[in-house]
Amino acid sequence: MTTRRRFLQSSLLTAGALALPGAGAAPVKSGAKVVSTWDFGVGANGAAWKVLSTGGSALDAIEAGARWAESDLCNATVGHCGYPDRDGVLTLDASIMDGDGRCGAVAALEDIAHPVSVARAVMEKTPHVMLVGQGAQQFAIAQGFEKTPLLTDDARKAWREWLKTSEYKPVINAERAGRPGSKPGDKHNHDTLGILAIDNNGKLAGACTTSGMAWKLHGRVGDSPIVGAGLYVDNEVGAATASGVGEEMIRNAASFLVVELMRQGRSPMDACREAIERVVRKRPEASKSLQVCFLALNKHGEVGAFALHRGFVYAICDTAKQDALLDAKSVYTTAQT
Ligand code: SD4
Repeated sequence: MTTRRRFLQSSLLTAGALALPGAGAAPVKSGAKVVSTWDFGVGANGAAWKVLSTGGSALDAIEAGARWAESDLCNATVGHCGYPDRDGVLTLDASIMDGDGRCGAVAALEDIAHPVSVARAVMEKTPHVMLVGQGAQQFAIAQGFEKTPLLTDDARKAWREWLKTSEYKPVINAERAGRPGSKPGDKHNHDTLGILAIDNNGKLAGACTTSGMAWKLHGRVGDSPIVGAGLYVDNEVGAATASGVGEEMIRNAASFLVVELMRQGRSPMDACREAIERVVRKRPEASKSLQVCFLALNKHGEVGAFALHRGFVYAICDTAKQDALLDAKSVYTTAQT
């Protein structure tokens, strides 16, 4: 390897303030809040809330929440216990972004337990936004992250079982706690943690972390580490994140779309619904058999969510609600096969 250089974060952004419209607009104070995708979002929110409720920043809060999900031993779709690709290799994707447009991401990262923190290090310690594969791992190790084999026995067993058919056919909803829309026997082959927060200073941040689609082609990267697809945050407007089959989010620059729709005055719910309808209009047939879900939080603390198929749940935590889990509305209201 060539001599490692310490990257200095660009000072250009702070050196000269640009007089752009809206730049420097005072943040709106709505009270701290954190929202997350899926039922495991309740635990992630709990970890984030510990930070927010003691005056911590949205950025620290969402990192804490994402780290919680990455270490959750019951989660076959995020972090440590994720299911591997078709070659039996567990590869992790994650991104992080704050409302000032700072962002970092890692994709196809192997054997590092907390990809969200590596993504944060990419954001804070390099002049880049995304590192992938071996380069991402090398960077993580250089930053002091431990390299450790992550694939669990359960995940290896599930992969061996999958090899018997070797059919790549994502289920609409992973079976978990009787989730509607899932059928017995459906296995956890997707679901990502997307987490968005606003802090007491009205600053927003978000993160997205996943093992991606189980049984994906080796080298496949989903939407979660792609800023604008799986995650987008802007203090002037709000934040959005996504879960489901990431190819659809990438095709539609979906999280960016949701934020831009909110910028035009749509509520978070309406923005998520419009983005889902865009997915359907682009690929009406395909959309019948795959899941796509959006979650959004605007700068006023309003929350919205919408999915293609029923079964998407999201968690909210603020001073009023500590562990609320809500059902999102969907385009298709009956379980599809
Ligand atoms: C991906 N969006 O890699 C992720 C997976 C996911 O529900 O969220 N599944 O495409």
